[in-house]
Amino acid sequence: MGVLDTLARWFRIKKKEANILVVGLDNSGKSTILNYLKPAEVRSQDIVPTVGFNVEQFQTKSLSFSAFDMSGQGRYRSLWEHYYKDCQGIVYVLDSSDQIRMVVAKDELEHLLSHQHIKDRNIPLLFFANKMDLRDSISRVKCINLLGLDQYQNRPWHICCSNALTGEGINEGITWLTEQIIASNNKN
Ligand code: G3D
Repeated sequence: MGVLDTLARWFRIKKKEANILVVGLDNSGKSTILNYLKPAEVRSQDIVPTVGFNVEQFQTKSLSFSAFDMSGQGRYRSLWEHYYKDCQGIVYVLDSSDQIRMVVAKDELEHLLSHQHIKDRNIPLLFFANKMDLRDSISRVKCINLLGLDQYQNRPWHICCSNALTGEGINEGITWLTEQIIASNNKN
């Protein structure tokens, strides 16, 4: 049984839903990761972008994934911010071969974490240092430093190297996120 099945089964038993946000700059690999995660029965469906701003979604019985680009769409910020309120987990996708835009990724991360619907909630944050297969990708440690992740001592976060084309690293990350969401629901 895959990690998503485990998470879905647990939430069905608890009669709860888990909303997971998948965010990051454009071209970081969000759609490719979503495609990897999709159950076979929905994998063939085209992802339908919401008109006006680019949100990709797929849903299983008790899991809902919403993904959007955080870059270049400042004017749509207020539209996608309403997804913050109901999310239980955040996946932040980094293009580890794009060192120049790490500063933008850092700004957007800070913006996200200071939002009123996020800042005081212990939502687990999973980073994929994606495109690790590319020659000019930077290391996981360098991603941590460039994003200043060490400052987030009070929030559960984890970073995994990934190659979304092959799926390498994705299950490891989602397993961590699953455990965190289940643990925090057990506390509530
Ligand atoms: P986005 O949804 O975040 O905008 P996409 O990003 O998932 O559309 O990916 C952008 C491009 O990066 C795609 O290439 C995709 O195949 C590629 N990509 C995604 N993940 C990886 C990875 O881990 N390694 C490598 N080498 N490429 C990756 P195209 O050519 O379709 O634009």
